[in-house]
Amino acid sequence: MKGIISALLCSFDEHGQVNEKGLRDIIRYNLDTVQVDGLYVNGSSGENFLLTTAQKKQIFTIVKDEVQSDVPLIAQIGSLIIEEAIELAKFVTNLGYDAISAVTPFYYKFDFEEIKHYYNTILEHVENKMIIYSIPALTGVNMSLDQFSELFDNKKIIGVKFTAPDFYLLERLRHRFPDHLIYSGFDEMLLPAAVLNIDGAIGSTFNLNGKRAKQILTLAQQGHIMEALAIQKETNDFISAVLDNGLYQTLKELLVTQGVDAGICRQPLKTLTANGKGIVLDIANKYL
Ligand code: NAY
Repeated sequence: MKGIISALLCSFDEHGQVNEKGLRDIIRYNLDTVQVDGLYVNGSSGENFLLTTAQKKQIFTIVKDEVQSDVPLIAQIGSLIIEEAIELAKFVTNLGYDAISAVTPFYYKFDFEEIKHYYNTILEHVENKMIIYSIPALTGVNMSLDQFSELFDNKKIIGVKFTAPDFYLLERLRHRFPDHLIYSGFDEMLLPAAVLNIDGAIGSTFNLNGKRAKQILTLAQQGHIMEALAIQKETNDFISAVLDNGLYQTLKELLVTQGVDAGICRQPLKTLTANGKGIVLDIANKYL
């Protein structure tokens, strides 16, 4: 489960329903064209926190059916409703997902004991491996090195998706846990994370830009930092343009320019205006 892993986008129709054909198209594009090393399903990029339980299960089922065992699959099952997290963890484990991942519980100011209880409770109910999903900018949950260590005391917790710009903490984590899987979560910071010897990266922009990401990771692992930096620069020009135009909407519309039926985002995420779609064409011409 190492390398460049796409945080999979999902195709929705104008009624907010999953577009199965579109989702299969997005998967095929990731596997056949971008050739990513794995898929992270129902993360932020999959609009997970805007979905019903039934929709989450529908997506997990379609993805497994399309991918079979071609690349590793990680299922994000985290939820503020712990029963839902457990239900989804069991569901994807039965489907054959290689690992589960859960966002730290958010919104309420949970203390660390509560966060630890959340992970250990989910894992009591399921025989699978867990990757912590840490994204402090969206959850407000900042964990220390010692707190990660306490979570890792549970042997089913095998790694972390580290979506934060704290490279000191990242280096300390790598040093203290050489055998845990550490994934970088900010695509625009892939190179500095790669220099710190991460195992891989999980990101939304990899749905389109995964080839450049793989080059950055490989070059950094070989010590070719300046070559990697040139590709990170080009990547960040691409990412800046995408972020300025609306992250998930723009990524989906870019897929549309490549013949992928990527659909639109679920409300309350807005849809692109005609002007926004024009910008997408410019981005596609320049970077794809
Ligand atoms: C997820 O669960 O889909 C992710 O967190 C993937 C990581 C992405 N974070 C978010 C919040 O979308 O790829 C990043 C991010 O989109 C990218 O670095 C642009 O900022």
